[in-house]
Amino acid sequence: MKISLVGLNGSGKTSIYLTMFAEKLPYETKMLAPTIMYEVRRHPYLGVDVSLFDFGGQEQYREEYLNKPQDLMGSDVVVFVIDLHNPDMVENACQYFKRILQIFKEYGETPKIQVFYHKYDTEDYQREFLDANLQKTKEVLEEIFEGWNPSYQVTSIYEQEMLTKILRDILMLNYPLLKEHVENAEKQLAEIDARIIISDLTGQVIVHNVPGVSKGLRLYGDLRKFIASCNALRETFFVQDSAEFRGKGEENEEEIELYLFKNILAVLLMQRKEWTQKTNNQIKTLLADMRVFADLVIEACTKQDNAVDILLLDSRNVLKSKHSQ
Ligand SMILES: Nc1nc2c(ncn2[C@@H]2O[C@H](COP(=O)(O)OP(=O)(O)O)[C@@H](O)[C@H]2O)c(=O)[nH]1
Ligand SMILES: [Mg+2]
Repeated sequence: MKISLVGLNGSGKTSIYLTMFAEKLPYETKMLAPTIMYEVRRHPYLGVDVSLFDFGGQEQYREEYLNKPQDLMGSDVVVFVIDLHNPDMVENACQYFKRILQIFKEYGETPKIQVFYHKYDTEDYQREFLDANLQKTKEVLEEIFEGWNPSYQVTSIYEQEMLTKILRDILMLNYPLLKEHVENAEKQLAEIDARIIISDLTGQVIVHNVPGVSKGLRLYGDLRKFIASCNALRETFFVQDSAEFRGKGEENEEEIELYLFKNILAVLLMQRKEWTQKTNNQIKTLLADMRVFADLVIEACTKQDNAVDILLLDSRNVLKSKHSQ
């Protein structure tokens, strides 16, 4: 799956990437250097190889890849990022976005379009201008994206939880059926009286109800390591696709259960006291659902295999052309 981030210099693309996928905190992005040309990062998510293309927004690089559009081609999703703190640049951004859409049109490609009205926050900005900027920007942009069936989001790296959900949904755009299951799990987690984290085996969060256990989509390192260690045991010791692990403190009632499903999904349950019958039942249902979910993921990945292969070839070509400059 190829996701391309485009937007003018300083609109926040690299910050979105770093806080969502690379464990950076929002304020750590304040001193970022501009992205040169573009950067490609690879991340597995739920068994799918995701390539994120962060296209540098400085004018000289923009011209370069606009004149050599094969780098943009093959995008499953294009995220257009527009800076709400910089209303003077909206017109410029519009020209740029129009050219990008034009190129996709010329090549007959119809990627899924996401528009981020970004920096909707008062970090280094005055509240009083924010909503006016949003309103004005919306009016201009909605005209540009007419006919592309875009999805609009109001985003900020200082709203990490919301941004994480938006990014997770984008990563699942190719699998509408999975999205339904995730939304269902989200509802279940809101109702169950237990702390639960559902992630893939590389520690990318899918859904959880425990505040502060992830930075963006990345689970904290110790939880990631725990899942990875159990997964290694599952593979080499149990030699099974699925396995369960349980832990308990000797003197307190804290309990941890980890379920690994089909070599793809991890469900971590944490609880301080005995579960009630109701909670027990809810957990049983959740675990049964997650087992089905893991099957669906495998199915979706297998179906996509061919597509993914072509995509990899494609991005290798892109890398080559990048290096040969
Ligand atoms: N207030 C605020 N600042 C942001 C946000 N996202 C990025 N920034 C800041 O915008 C500046 C440029 O970000 P950067 O990611 O380098 O932009 P890029 O050129 O599009 O990659 C940095 O100082 C970031 O800290 C946001 O959501 N809110
Ligand atoms: Mg950048």
